[in-house]
Amino acid sequence: MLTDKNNPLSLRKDVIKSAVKQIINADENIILIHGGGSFGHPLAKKYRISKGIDKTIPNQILGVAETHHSMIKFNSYLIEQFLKSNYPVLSIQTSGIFIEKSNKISLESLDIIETALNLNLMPVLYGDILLEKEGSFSILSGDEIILKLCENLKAYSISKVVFAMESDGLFKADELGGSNCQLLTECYSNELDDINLADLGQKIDVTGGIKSKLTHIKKICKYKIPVQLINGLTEGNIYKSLRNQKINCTNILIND
Ligand code: IP8
Repeated sequence: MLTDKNNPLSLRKDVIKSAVKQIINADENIILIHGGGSFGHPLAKKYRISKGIDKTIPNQILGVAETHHSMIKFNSYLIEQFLKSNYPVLSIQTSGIFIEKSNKISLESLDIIETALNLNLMPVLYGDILLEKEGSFSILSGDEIILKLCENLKAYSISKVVFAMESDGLFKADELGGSNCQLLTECYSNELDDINLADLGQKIDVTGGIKSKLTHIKKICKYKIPVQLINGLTEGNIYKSLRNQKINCTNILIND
């Protein structure tokens, strides 16, 4: 949403400016996580980083370094936009606090995030490379980061997780097989599996697109945290979502 995924290294500066302004105006306690967009995905795809170490891929290790550095550039641009407005944000290097060991992703340093939150220094994390202790690597998506934070930040009683995307939310497939998909405005998390959702197609996404997002959403809901999927390109939606105002979107509710 903040970049044009089809066009490597392209920032949507107006979208970023608006998103930053809305987050600042909403003035809520939040953790901001952004994905790889056109800075992470094309490089991760080129070097097949999500598949792990493969000595047949030329310069793959250099590709890991390049992918991470590209994410730093994207992240720095965002951070600068907040600082220009004198809003205190702290970029937290995702690949510096997460590691994979024996097929399990672990968050090694929750203290940093908690301390930043306590100081009202908004933590900003991002999709990044993920090192594996056994001598490999993969990609850690923003969705996985959110899930891990929900799992670990229980003391903070997270009130909701918001996914800002390029569509109004999830769409139900047209039952007649046509193209008239209807926005799913509300649904309980345990009903998600029974709904025939429309596949609206994906741009390149090395971390699995909407299917993987749904898997993560269901896991987030298991922690009794509601999820909202909103169109981040619709002016005012981010602000309204953060202030719990009504918008046209998908709300995933929690069963008691
Ligand atoms: O866009 C992927 O994060 P996502 C990060 O949240 C990279 O899936 C480096 C491709």
